[in-house]
Amino acid sequence: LARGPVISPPHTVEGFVKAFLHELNFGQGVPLATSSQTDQYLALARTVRSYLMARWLETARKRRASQPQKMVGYLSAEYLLGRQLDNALSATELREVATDAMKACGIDIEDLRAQEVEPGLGNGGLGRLAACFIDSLATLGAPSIAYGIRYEFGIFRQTFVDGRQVEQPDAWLSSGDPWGVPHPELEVPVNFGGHTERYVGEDGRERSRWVPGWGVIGLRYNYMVPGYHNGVVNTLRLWRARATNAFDLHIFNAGDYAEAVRAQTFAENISKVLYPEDSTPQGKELRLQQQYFFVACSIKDFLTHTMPKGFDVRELPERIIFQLNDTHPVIAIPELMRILVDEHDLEWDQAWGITKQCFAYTCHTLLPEALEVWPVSLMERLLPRHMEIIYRINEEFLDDLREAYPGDELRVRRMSIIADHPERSVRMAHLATVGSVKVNGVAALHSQLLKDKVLNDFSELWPDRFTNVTNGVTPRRFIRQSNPALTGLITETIGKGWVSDLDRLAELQAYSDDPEFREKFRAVKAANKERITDVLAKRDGIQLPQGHMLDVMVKRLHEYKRQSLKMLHIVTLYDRLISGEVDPASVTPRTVVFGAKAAPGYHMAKETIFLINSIAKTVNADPRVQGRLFVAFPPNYNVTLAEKLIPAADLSEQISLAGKEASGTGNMKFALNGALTIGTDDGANVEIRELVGDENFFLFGMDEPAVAELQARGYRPGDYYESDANLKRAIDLIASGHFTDGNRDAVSAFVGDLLSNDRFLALADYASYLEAQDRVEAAYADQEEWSRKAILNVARTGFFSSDRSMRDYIDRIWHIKTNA
Ligand code: 26M
Repeated sequence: LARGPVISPPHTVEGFVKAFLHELNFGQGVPLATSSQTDQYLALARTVRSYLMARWLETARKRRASQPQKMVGYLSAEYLLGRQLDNALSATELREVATDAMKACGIDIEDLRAQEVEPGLGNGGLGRLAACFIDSLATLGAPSIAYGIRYEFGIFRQTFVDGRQVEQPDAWLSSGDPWGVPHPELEVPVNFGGHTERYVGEDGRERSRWVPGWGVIGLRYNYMVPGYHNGVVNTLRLWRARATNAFDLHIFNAGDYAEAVRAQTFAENISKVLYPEDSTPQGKELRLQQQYFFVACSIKDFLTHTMPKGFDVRELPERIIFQLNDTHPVIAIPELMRILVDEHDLEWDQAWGITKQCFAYTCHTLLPEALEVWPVSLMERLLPRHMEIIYRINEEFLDDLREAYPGDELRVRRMSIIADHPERSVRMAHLATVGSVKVNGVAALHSQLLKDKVLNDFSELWPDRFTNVTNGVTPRRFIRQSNPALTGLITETIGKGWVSDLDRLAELQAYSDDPEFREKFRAVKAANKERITDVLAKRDGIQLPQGHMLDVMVKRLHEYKRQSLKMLHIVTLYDRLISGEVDPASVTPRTVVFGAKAAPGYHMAKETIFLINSIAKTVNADPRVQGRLFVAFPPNYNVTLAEKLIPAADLSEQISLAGKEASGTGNMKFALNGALTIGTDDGANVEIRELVGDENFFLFGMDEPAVAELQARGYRPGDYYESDANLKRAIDLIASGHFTDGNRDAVSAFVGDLLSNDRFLALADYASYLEAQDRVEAAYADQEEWSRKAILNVARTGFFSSDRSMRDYIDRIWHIKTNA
């Protein structure tokens, strides 16, 4: 029996009740009668976890039996997971059983679901993408393991005080971590600092040795990632930092208790908090410590625990491919070199041949200021051996370059891994490109611009290294869980199976002209609007007006995403209403919902938040608007709110300056939930429009070549202000202090920047945006036509399933076999 398959608690109400009461009584240590909702939630989560655990053990057993097999190691500093309970119930088909079991205990499962604090271990798109990808990998049964950091504090909780963002710590662990499985007995040592020494080995070869200055311990926490209805449960392994005992002992023995405790705190700081900046990396030492910490733990873990004992490291490329989620884990490249050369005694050339095959790099940006660089001085102090290795990688790379491009020293300097100005530093994107088999962008346009602009020299040198994998989102969380009404309608129309085969949504096309189906489709939207109305009333005390077009812009706050352009539009709509220029009865009632967190140190972004709140307050209180316009800005937009908001949206705002948004993934979620997009020719918008058809997408603004041309000519925002009467009125109204209780100073920085700088050309695209919004309004007036368009958006966007993204990575980059 002990060697046989693991026995799961039975999939019956009775079995579930028993397991639940066991967790409640002997895990939480309370009887049902006096248990709190927190007790009940924790016991429920633990119960569900035990069902997952049985599958997890079974998945691991099968994997061991089918070795050797190439695996993917997904390395990401962020996983924006969202709530776990509903996802686990739905993946394991336990939802009904669990609901009935709770009922049998006199508990409404909905009340418990609301108890869960979502793990927000990511900033935005990049972290959420990682979460979608691991869901799809489990659903495809791909042999894979995901690695990251178990931050004690995730993305901050956003509150507004007098319209301004105030950050609160996200203490997501304070009510327990029922989904995490800690393994404190497995300690992974990680070293930092110190120096290197040259020495001559037994074989007479000269080598380098790292003599570290200090170290910490990595503690393993496993989180289970269930595949959808396939019995597979994969692993997300997150690392937590702890002080080494040796370190403590040493200081304790010296008699300094307080110093020893301080040392402990110092070590634990490494996994303390997620950095909330997601555009302009600050080059903070602690951030580099985080990156090396999780990467070193992960590689060590893979080599010593996932690979069988005594396996030959020369076989590594047949056993593993590490996917680098942006440059954050790129220190993994010199780390693997260090292990192969210093610990396994391989020759440099052989080690480099192996290392290069074990990594692939995904770039997520086009903004030059977002590319990570680390000062050489910092690297030398924190990771002296890695710096040495990077120097040697660079030397050999530059030698090759000089051979390939004789005399072209300018190009050699541009491509160098080490930059000389403004400070000697390591360009992580260059290191990643040199050390990877493949480099990919995240949407067709982005990958093209990567080749033509950001990494142009590299793509000329190695054209075959570059590829595209368009992002995707998981239909499990973002349709099936978040939109049960639409899920029901789709299943009733085309049958089951589409949730893990999203191309089948195409079968809905036939119904876009069916009046009965359209009617039902509208009923779904209406129900979702009712649901978000309840959520916002309860969550934030916001009373949404009813019967409005719901116009939604949710994403991190960034100048390039142009929340300011949306604001100008709102001010124009408002101005039309209060000036009596239009008959309020003739305009389509519209509610605009914003959701956006600003990086705490990003001044302009925080000013924009203040202005949106100011405009919302003024517009919503003005009787002249007559219920035709409403602006809502619920604080703390997160995955949980997204799941309620996106299914209710009519209009999806994707209005970044062309050539700046690498892909976007919110855009995909909206289209899949039957919202129409108003958007620029940017990121994955391009592919959305191609798929849904021009007539079902509201395109506006300059395309990327037009942007480049305007910028080359010299962009003068003032010209647009002077020559466009609508724009002038909108800006003047803001500048007059109308939205800030007459306070002009409160808006002067914002207005000043717009008129004299406007880095992302909002004014240049304003007229085109306004015109497109007027087309939206006209289209919305014809609800039959609108429904047709919305249905076609759902039917034609199955391509954006992250299952498809994962298949693309498998076919074009990883070359692994799927099957549990
Ligand atoms: C880097 C260094 C130090 C601290 C933080 C960072 C950092 C963290 C997150 C930098 C960037 C981060 O995220 C960028 C991001 O979310 N990019 C988005 O990725 C999505 C998935 O590919 C795309 O859809 C978006 O277009 C892209 O903006």
